[in-house]
Amino acid sequence: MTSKTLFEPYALGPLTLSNRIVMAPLTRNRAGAGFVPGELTAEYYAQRASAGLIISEATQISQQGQGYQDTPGIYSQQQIDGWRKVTDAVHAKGGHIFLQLWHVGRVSHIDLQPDGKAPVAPSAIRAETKTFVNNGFVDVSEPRALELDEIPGIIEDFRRAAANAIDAGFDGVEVHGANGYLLDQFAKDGANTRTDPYGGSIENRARLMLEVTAAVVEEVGAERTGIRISPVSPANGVSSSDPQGQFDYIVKKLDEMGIAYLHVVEGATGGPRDVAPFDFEGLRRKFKNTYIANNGYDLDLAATRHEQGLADLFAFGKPFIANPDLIERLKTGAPLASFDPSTLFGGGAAGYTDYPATAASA
Ligand code: 8OZ
Repeated sequence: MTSKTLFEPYALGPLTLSNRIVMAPLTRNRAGAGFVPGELTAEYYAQRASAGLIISEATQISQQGQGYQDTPGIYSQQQIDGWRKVTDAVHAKGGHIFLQLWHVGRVSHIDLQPDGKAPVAPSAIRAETKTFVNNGFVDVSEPRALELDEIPGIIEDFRRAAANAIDAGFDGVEVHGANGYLLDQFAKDGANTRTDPYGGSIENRARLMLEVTAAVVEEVGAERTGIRISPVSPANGVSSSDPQGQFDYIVKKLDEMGIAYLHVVEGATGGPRDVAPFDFEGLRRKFKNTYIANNGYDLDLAATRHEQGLADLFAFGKPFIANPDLIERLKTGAPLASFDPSTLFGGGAAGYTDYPATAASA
C-alpha cells in the first residue's frame, strides 16, 4: 500500500490541512489554577503542529462537567485567555486546532463537583470505573439523575463553551460523544433507564447528543463542528443492547446537520478494534462529509483503509505523546519513541514537552 496521499493536503471545509493525520484528543492533566492551560501547554501543542489537525484534550464545559484532577475548562475568561496562547502558538507554526467539548456526566467525584454535590447522569447508576482525584485513583461517586428541566442548562453550557472556544481562536470544536461520558451515557441503555423524552427508544436516547450538536452548530456553524463517537467501546462502564441501531440512527441525523466531520473510535478505546461486531463501513457510508478513523492505526492500516475509501483522515493518539514530529517520522520511516506511562497524567514538562524531535525534523 502506498501511504503517499496521507501526506498530501486535505480540505476540511474552509481549512486546508497539510496532511491527513490528526492528533487525537489526549488527556494530560496539566492545567493550572482555575483549570487554565498555560505556556507549557502552548509549547506542547506547538511542538505537534505539523499534524494536519490537532484535536485538543477533552475540555470541560462547566465545573459540573469535570471528572478528573487538573483538566482544563472553557467556561471562564481566564480559561479562554489561556487557550488563546495555545491557538496562537499552533497557528504560528501553520497548524490547525479544534477544541474538544466535554461533560463527563457520572464519571466524576464529589471532590471535583460544585459544592461537593453528586455528579449528574442520565440515571442514578454508578459507573464501574475510576477517576483520578487528589493525586490518586478512586472509584467514581454515586451520581444523581438529571431532572428533565436541567437538560436545557446542559445544552446551554455546551453552546456557550463552543462560543468561548471560537473566542479563544480555535478553528472549530468537537463534541465529545464518546468513551462513556455524558452524551454516550445517554445514548447507551446500560447507563440510561429514563422514562422521559431522553430515555427508552433509540430516538430518545440519541436526543441529548443531537440537541447538543444542533446547539453547537447554531452557535459556531456546521463547518466548524465535529463529533467523536465510540459505538462499541465499553470505556467507563457503558454498554448498549443495540449499538448498530443506535449509532446508525445518530449518524444519519448528524449527516443531516451537515457537520464537518465524524470522528469514530473503532472498537474499544485504546484496546482491540474487534471488541464487538459492528459495521463501521456501513456507518461511514451514512455520513457524506469527512470521516476521521481512530483506534490502533499504524501507517500501513491507515494507507490501506484510505485507498479503500473507508476514511478521509486518521487520528493517532498515543504515538503523538513521545513523537512531537510524528508526521515526519511516519513520512520517513524513522523509528517511533515510546512514552513513559508515569508522566502521562499530571506533572510538568517532564514527559510532556521534553520528548525530542528526530535530528532530521529539528
Ligand atoms: C484518559 C484519561 C482521562 C480521560 C477519554 C477524556 O477517554 C478521556 C480520558 C482519557 O475520552
